[in-house]
Amino acid sequence: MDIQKRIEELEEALKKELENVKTMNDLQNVKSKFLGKKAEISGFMKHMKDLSNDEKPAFGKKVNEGKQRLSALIEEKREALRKAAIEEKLRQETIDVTLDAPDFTPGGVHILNRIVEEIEDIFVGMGYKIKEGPEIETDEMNFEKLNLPKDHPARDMQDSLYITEELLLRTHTSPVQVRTMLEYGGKKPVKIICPGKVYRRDDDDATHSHQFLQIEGLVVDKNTTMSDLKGTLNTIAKAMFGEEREIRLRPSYFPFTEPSVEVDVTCANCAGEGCNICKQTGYIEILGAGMVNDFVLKESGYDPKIYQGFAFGLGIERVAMLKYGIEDIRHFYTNDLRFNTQFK
Ligand code: FA5
Repeated sequence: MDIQKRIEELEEALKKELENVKTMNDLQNVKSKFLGKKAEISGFMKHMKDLSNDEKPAFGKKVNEGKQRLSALIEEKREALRKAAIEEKLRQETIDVTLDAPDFTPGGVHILNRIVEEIEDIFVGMGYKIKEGPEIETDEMNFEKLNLPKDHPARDMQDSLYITEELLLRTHTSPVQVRTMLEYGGKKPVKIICPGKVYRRDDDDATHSHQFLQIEGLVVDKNTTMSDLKGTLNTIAKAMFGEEREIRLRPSYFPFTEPSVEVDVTCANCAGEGCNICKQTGYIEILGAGMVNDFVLKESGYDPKIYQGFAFGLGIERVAMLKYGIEDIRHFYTNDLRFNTQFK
């Protein structure tokens, strides 16, 4: 047999078959056929035994070179298939940069959260720390330690949502005052604000919601006076509503403060002249405040002979309504984008 000729024929046959190979799998089958154990070329070595010693090296060389050429043809095809696969993938993943971007409206911080953040910034700038407390509160923290025993008539000021006899949804942020004073152990000054949700069994109307936001403020130190409270409230009112705004303190009653006041700010709409929004008074109420009652200090571990304090509780929705002339509190909770996006 002319081994050289036969190898050349095999090369030609392989080239022909490779033309029809489309996948790596096909290629593997062709490789087995031409170079596998049962392939014709693999059987050539068996003829060695029939050759003389002089002929053997040349024969072996030819067979090995033949195998290498067949192998090279297969590897060449493998490389071509690999490149074609990459090109196909790139073609499929082509991005059309001329296409219009999908319509995407970025969200924003809700106006109520923005006001809370603004107020927090003002107070943090004055050295206050931010404290939080649980929304499910004990009767003891929400009322009793704040000088509101179980049968106290002033409990009617805040209609409550009870879960059990001893647990309720907190009606105000004032229990965080007690929790913080107890945590501080009656020894060091307190200067905190406590933002959070509160709940009341109020019927929803233009100015009342059954769930709303408050920010509580509490300062306890030696020699704290009513004028510190007034100065603090004046600063915060001007920072929130503008330098031209005035505040007015009216005597009021809260069991946990003595004396107690309610704080009004001059109406944004009429600048104090009197209009429908402020019911002709020129002022709108935004918060309750006062000097911390001795009973509350004692219950929370502070000696009222050494420490005095002032506290205030601010309704966030009312602040937002006053600041932006919003006539109905329910707008904050209906998630109407026409309303929400005005404050971006
Ligand atoms: C209190 O909740 C006292 N804890 C505030 C306080 C703290 C007084 C510390 C003294 C010392 P009042 O019930 O008035 O007080 O509520 C405070 C503010 O919450 C009100 O001025 C008002 O702005 C807001 N508010 C009260 N009820 C509602 C309601 N149903 N919906 C929306 N805002 C309300």
